[in-house]
Amino acid sequence: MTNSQSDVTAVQSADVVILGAGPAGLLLANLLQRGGIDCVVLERTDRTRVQTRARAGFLAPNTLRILDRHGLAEGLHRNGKQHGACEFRTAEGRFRLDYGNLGRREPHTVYPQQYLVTDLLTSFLEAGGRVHFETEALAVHDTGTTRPTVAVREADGRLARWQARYVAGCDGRHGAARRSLPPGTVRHHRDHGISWLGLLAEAPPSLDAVGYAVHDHGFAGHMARTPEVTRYYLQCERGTATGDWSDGRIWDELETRMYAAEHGPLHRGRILGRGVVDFESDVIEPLRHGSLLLAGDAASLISPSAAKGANLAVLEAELLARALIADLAHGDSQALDRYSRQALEHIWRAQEFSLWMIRLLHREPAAPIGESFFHESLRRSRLESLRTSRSHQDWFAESYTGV
Ligand code: RFL
Repeated sequence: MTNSQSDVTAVQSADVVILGAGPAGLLLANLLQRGGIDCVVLERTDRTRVQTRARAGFLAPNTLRILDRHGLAEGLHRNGKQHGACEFRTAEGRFRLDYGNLGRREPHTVYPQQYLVTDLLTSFLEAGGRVHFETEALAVHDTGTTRPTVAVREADGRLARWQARYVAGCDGRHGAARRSLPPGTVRHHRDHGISWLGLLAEAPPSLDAVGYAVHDHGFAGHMARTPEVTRYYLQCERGTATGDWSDGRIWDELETRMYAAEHGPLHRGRILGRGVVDFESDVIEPLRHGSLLLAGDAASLISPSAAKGANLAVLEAELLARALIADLAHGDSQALDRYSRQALEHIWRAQEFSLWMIRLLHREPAAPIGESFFHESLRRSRLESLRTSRSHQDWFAESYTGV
């Protein structure tokens, strides 16, 4: 990425320039602000888009503890709903795990990501924080020095430059931070070959649990969001386009895969949103490149089967905030030196569980007949162990709610 400096009309500065106003960037901004560190958030989209982008909903107990620790969980306590049960539906029958009473006995809190983002944004702005919307980071330069710069395109199309002591890349998997990593940076990548059609339906939840249907046609999932809106997922062929399935086909297929005689039909409603998610995972290693640090999806992309991405983003933002405050306010760089290693421990643990969930829930895509039988038999055995073994259930509960 090369923007010649003569194109650039203005140079602005902050001690920490944060790219991206998602959960990672906005929590980091709040914590740096409270630590007295001068920071700014540069966000490509507008404020409405930031506050309405529906993605995650299941927040881990550790996420709640972090937000509580910093007085940022008020909205979550007011409107979040505790959730501690999941139900597996298979050809052999169904079973329920009250995971909130297993393992560490901690439930999830269901709170849509866009609400969390709105809370974090409001808190930061009300305390005088700076967010530049519709400002796209194009590239981060000079990351090997103590004066990195960020080339940006502002809302009016003009090019500008920000100078910082540190740049926090919280701009997701397609952001400028990843594009600006030095050559030779390792990206461990895996394409799981699986895709989901993700749906938001204007319909109350049909179960009082997360529903995981393991069916010959493929996986189907049910996750509560609010009393009026429910998330559904359907495993679909790789290459499926968002509009390929009619609403009628979606509901019929959900009904087929999730069917349980004793529960009756699903509550149907208008499909409010849909998107196809291809299951890919990756990890950037290390997460620090001189004065550029990565957090959230920019650091590691994790397939949504285990609901870990937003929770990792929050965990990493707190680790990074502590490290940056220690360095910038107290001249102690040890935590910053440890940041990558510490965050990667959590990331790999989450990746491992996410892969386990993928294998538990999905038909192996395009596997040869013999292998497919082998895979299916392992999957049945895994589910049976989960149904019957208390220690396996405890392990599941701890991994499912942990980050
Ligand atoms: P985000 O939320 O993607 O925010 C990045 C921000 O950066 C902006 N941006 C730029 N800004 C400036 N310059 C650029 N060049 C820029 N490029 C991008 C973007 O506009 C955006 O505002 O990343 P962050 O903060 O790292 O947060 C990660 C989470 O959003 C993500 O991991 C989760 O949503 C994943 N996820 C889930 N995670 C959970 O913990 N629990 C869940 O239940 C859960 N469900 C999900 C999910 C992700 C899903 N999809 C769509 C992949 C369900 C789904 C369907």
